[in-house]
Amino acid sequence: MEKIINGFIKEVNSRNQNEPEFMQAVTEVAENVIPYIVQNKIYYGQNILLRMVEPERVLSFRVAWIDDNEEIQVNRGYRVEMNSAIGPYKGGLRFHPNVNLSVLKFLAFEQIFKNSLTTLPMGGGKGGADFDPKGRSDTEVMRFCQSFMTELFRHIGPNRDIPAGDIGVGSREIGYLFGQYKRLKNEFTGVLTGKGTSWGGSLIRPEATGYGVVYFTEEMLQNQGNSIKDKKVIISGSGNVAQFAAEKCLDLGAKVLCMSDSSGYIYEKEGFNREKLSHIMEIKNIKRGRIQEYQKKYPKAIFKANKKPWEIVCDIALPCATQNELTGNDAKVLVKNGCFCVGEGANMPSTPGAIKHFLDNKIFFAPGKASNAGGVAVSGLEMAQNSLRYSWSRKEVDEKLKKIMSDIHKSCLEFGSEKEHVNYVKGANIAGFVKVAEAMLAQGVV
Ligand code: NDP
Ligand code: 2IT
Repeated sequence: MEKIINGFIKEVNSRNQNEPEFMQAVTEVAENVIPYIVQNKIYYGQNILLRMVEPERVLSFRVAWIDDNEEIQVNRGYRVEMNSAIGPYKGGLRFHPNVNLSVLKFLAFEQIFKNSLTTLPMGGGKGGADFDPKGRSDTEVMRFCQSFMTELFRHIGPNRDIPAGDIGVGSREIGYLFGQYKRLKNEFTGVLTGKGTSWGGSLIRPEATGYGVVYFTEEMLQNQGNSIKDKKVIISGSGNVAQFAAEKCLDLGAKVLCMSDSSGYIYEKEGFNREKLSHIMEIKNIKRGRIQEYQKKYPKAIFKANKKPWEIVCDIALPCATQNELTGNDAKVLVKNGCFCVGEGANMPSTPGAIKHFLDNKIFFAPGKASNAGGVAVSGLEMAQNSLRYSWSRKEVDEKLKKIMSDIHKSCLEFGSEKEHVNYVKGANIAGFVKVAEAMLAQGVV
């Protein structure tokens, strides 16, 4: 078996050199899925995984725009349309200086499995640009978004490819992108998700990823007769996913000790209350500031510059910032300090070494493609509401989100249950694979 897996990885690597993040995501899936393919004759010999790792289409384009000093700036925009076997391409847009093809291919590849797990009809895609919104004025961001969409609009559509937000792309950017799409096409359609509620957005979409992570974490704990109530939780990041993960932790009676950004972390010994969390939201969403500013209002909080939160003693860790932010060494520190549960809010935040350490130590470990699927799931619900020209209440969407997270948990149990433990990584990879593979088999060699 090892020989087959290594042969496969070698072949994929030869075609995708210098794409470490993409190879990392592919390797993990191959290790879980190839043994399953070998055992299941209908998939064997069809080269399905080899077809899945090859994007259906990769778009790369120039984004030229003029900054506030009237200087011409040039960025590179992308859309990776990875797989459309079970629905139109669906996945977010990321604006961050470290965006490159490897990062977007890993994200688009993971999105195939995540979207399949939601049970909704969505294929996998991802896009973005190496544009850094930090320190840019609203009008600069608007001009950038307009230039980006002036190329992207010809490749997307409500039945073809439906982008959404991700790092650096929130409601402000979705608004500017949507405005430009509508202007160019002269059509008001559900071509993007994460829209404002007055123009086609779904209630609960802003909250969905963070809430979903906590719903999934609670499912894992309840499966063991435990719960998140009264547990000490540490969260990395302080963006969209982190904020609403923190909010749901407070709703369920957990203690959130920490939040962070790329400049360091804030530690609240007694935990954040709602007022303190809304101050974080104000700093990050309205002032677009740095997390250290929190100390001005709450001087008793500890700020550690350039540190990651994994050194704080906790029961549960929710990495909600970015890829590879939690290494093997961090995992060792967490486990040594008594952390017994990890729910990934970000995409691929744990390195392979960290995941191995968690699995070896029987930590309840939820991989992002299962635990952060609530965001894209509610995007799928937004698409359904747009098609119906109708909107569901907060309660209705939240109930659907909870049910989807619970169903994803069940799928992970179905394919990931081992003797005395659940391997959620294996469960998510195989469960996500099956539906897409079946559709690909039915649709022939295309
Ligand atoms: P935001 O842009 O709202 O927030 C990102 C947060 O992560 C910020 O606190 C940011 O800090 C921090 N961060 C980003 N890059 C780095 C880095 N290189 N090193 C350290 N910290 C970093 O993004 P989201 O909350 O939307 O996304 C967070 C994660 O969740 C990503 O992995 C994303 O792919 C994933 N995700 C998002 C979904 C969504 O619906 N938005 C759905 C599913 C997954 P700073 O401000 O200093 O940059
Ligand atoms: O990684 C993700 O799932 C997202 N950024 C959300 C994608 C979406 O289409 O809502």
